[in-house]
Amino acid sequence: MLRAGIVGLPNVGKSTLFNALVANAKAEAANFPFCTIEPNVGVVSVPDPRLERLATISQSAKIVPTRIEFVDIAGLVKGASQGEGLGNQFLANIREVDAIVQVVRCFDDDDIIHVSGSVDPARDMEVINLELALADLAQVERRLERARKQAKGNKDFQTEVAALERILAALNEGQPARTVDLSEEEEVLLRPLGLLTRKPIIYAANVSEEDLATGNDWVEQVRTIAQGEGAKVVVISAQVEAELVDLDEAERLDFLASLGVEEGGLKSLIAATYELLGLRTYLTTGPQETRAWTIVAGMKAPQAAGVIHSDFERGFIRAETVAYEDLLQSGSMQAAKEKGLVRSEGKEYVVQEGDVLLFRFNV
Ligand SMILES: Nc1nc2c(ncn2[C@@H]2O[C@H](COP(=O)(O)OP(=O)(O)O)[C@@H](O)[C@H]2O)c(=O)[nH]1
Ligand SMILES: [Mg+2]
Repeated sequence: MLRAGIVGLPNVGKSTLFNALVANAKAEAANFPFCTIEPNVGVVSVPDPRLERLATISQSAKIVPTRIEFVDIAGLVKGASQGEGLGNQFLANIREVDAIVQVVRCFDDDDIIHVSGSVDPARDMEVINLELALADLAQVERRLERARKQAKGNKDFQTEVAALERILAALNEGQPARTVDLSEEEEVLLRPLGLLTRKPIIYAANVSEEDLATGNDWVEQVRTIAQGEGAKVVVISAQVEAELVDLDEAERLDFLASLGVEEGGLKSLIAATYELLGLRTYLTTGPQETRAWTIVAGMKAPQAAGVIHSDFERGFIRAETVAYEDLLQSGSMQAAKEKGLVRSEGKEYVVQEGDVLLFRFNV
């Protein structure tokens, strides 16, 4: 399952947001078996109206939405990459996630201490992003030194060295590793490094309830910086989300209306994390279940099969593929086949959003 890590300075609202995400998911997932993992890892279902319709076509006994995990990562402080405040351990936790949600404090509250003494999103984002970049720099330098030795006479390592050198150059210029174009081969070679600044990132601007509808100057600061990086911003009030969890539907609507909004930011955050971070959904459907599976944009059929089970990837033969819209319009799998809309795709096929797949594989 794909994981998004919630990162940021201490006291910016990470855990409040995380707890709201988990509480909400538990309430929404009442119909589904819910798995709890570690205390700081929560599973959140991604609502998808296509599932109901497919389940009707296939007369599926159950529906399983796709889910993503959110991890509440302990606060980073200045100097984290040098081990400050258990920084190395927390940075290692970030290496294991697929995407980063950086919570940025955009609310004022004298009762909640700010580690740097004042609310200043631009400075906070710089502190966090610098620690991530410094951690990458150390990692790349270490790896480069070894890879250069191994590269003597070995082509794989030569490729890796060249890629690492380009990343090193970017980091030295203050650019995140994600700005470097890598070939697929280079990408695979560098993946074990888990480079932090290569992970896709979105910013969650955490505002007070009064500012949820309108935003504020701090949010604009976040937007300006994010825009320069090509990153997205979601405005959210962690405190509002925490309060919403305990309300019934009528109270919920009243409360939201009193704040001048129709929805809290939680759904947008899940959607943004899911979509804007390059995640795609493919579907499987049959009498047993209709199910959504999460993949990364650009994944080929065997890797996508591997999301279901590693045996499916190892023994992959082909994927019977039909686009969701085609299947829906045909009314049944049989009808779609008769119209020639079900294709047999091989190992190089890049799975598309909304593909309905049936894998053929050897065990
Ligand atoms: N006023 C206000 N307080 C908040 C908001 N979000 C979180 N807090 C409070 O800030 C404190 C730190 O929040 P927490 O989620 O533990 O921060 P973390 O250290 O980033 O995990 C808690 O007392 C929260 O209740 C917010 O949007 N507005
Ligand atoms: Mg916390």
